[in-house]
Amino acid sequence: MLTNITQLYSGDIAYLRTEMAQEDPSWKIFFEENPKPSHFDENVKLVQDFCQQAAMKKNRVALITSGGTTVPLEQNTVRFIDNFSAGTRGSASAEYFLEAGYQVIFLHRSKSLEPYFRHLVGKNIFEMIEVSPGGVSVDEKYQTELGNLAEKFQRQRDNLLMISFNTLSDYLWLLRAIAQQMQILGPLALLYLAAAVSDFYIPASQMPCHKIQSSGGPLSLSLQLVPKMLAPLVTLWAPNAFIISFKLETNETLLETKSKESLLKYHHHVVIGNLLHSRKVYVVLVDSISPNAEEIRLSNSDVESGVEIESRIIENLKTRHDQYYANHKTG
Ligand code: 9Z3
Repeated sequence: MLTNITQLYSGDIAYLRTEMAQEDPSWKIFFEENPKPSHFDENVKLVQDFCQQAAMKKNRVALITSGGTTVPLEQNTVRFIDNFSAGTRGSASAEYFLEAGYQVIFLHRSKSLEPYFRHLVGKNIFEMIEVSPGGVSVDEKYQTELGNLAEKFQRQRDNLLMISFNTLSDYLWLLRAIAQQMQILGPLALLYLAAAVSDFYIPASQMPCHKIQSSGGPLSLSLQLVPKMLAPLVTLWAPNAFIISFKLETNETLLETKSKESLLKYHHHVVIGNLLHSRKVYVVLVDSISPNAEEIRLSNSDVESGVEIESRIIENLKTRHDQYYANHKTG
């Protein structure tokens, strides 16, 4: 009897949350006021085909968001505000999800780091190749490294769909559409929200058309709050997916509380808290089941031997997703 009451109660809460997200006009107004990005329909079609094929094969699909969103100050954009992110977290994670058997939709900031290609950033391609009368070949020094990388990339090429964005508005339009397309996958879908998303923006209607002139004197900006999209994402756009968000802080004393607050507010599955200065070696994972946060910390010897924290994060999440999927099938 008690179980029935509890089930009814949690069912009611889920229903109320969906109702609240449906009734909250702020996210709907955002999409009415900000036009969809260019090539939107083509990108959605690519995602639709990718998800349909994965669903037929009963494959898991991870949507990884990566890189920072820009907030333009002018419609013909010369200047913009940016959010911090090189795309390291997202691009490294994409490789580990692929290795763990997932297909990956990589929604990333254009020109930020990309899976596999990230290993070549900062290297001079002309030092890697040898030109001789016989043709062009890879310098012996780089053959193993480049060969391994090319082999991994070629093996995963069909499992990886790359979609790019620049602005906050492009990102949110694509996030909603991709999440909706992933519904066909049910609990096989996993959303890993590592992109650094601006909390503030200028609505398209309030943005000047042309470059702001310095002859107008000092510039004061008034930015609006971006509606919290995790609410409709969790309840309406991807209600059956396993959803993980990241929380970025700079003050260590706030990290765990802020991560827990986010989980309590949106009721998704895992929040990964990280600090700007230690994000490559330390994260905390909070969920709604365990009272204590779980830590992942790399030791000095891990770092020296080239271990990346994303390998441990994805290993941990894969186990959690397995459990979620098993419960979903029996629940
Ligand atoms: C993160 O916290 C990412 O881990 C980083 C990765 C952006 C720090 P890099 O790409 O950096 O490896 O250079 N992403 C989420 C940031 C964010 O916007 N979170 C929002 C917040 O903290 C909530 S969803 O309020």
